[in-house]
Amino acid sequence: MNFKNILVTKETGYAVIQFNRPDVLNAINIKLMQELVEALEALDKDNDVRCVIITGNEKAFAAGADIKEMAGASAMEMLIRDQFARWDKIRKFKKPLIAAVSGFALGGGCELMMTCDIVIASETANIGQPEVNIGVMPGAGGTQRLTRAVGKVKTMELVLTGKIIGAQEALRWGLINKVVPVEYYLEEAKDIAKEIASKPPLAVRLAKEAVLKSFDTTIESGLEFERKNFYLLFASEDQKEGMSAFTEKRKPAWKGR
Ligand code: DAK
Repeated sequence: MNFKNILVTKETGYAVIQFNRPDVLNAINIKLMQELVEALEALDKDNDVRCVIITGNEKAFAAGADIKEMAGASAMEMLIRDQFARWDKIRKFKKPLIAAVSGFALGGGCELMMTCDIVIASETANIGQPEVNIGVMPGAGGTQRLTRAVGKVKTMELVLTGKIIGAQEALRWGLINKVVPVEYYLEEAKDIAKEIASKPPLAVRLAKEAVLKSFDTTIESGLEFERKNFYLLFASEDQKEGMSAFTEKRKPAWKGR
């Protein structure tokens, strides 16, 4: 895959997508978003890839959408461009997404981080939704995902004041999974990616789908959805293999079928 605004590396069982606009703290422009979605679509279809890490660099995961690119646009231009429709495609990515975050994760960067399923941060992470400082508000899930993740009053504090919080506070709030020293954040994310890659891919995929379902349904239909995915896995060879291996006290050999 040949991209300019992102770098994609494939390792055994997982891939790493790194934002590559260091001069502007990885601000997310139209081109970067196009490349990100294109890469994710390809990786979703790639059976060798079981999990994807999204990362930036030590200084910035992403400092938000590219303000200079948006600044002069009219409301109708924003609507017609519909550049943000692509964000929905990230939400629909079927395999686990791990955000490895260091430095700034602001605005759209924070929203992208929250779209990921697991978040590993370095001690230097700075997270927030500062859009109010530039005359707008979160537009890619900040008001909705943040509220579900940390509750109303903390979301209001970030969204209404533009306050930026550090990694430890984000951890206390339950916004991220783990904080590690800056030299280890990517390694830690890779360890989790390897762990996920060692699991049966169909079970991982249907489990992710069921967890995400809980955000947009009632408990009743969520439980029904979960139960159906659970039953569906009994149609997989991996379920037979996993349960036989348990009984026979051996390591399972997953086929992804
Ligand atoms: N856009 C464009 N350029 C940016 C940028 C951004 N978001 N953030 C930083 N840069 C650029 C700076 O302009 C500067 O470029 P030069 O001046 O050197 O050419 C370079 O990166 C280094 O930045 P600073 O010199 O400012 O670095 P500092 O360390 O002094 O400050 C900072 C770092 C992160 C505190 C500061 O750069 C900053 O406040 N940046 C803006 C943060 C921000 O407001 N982010 C939110 C943007 S709005 C939607 C989807 C997404 C969105 C909305 C809707 N839909 C699906 C509908 C998202 C909106 C946003 O994210």
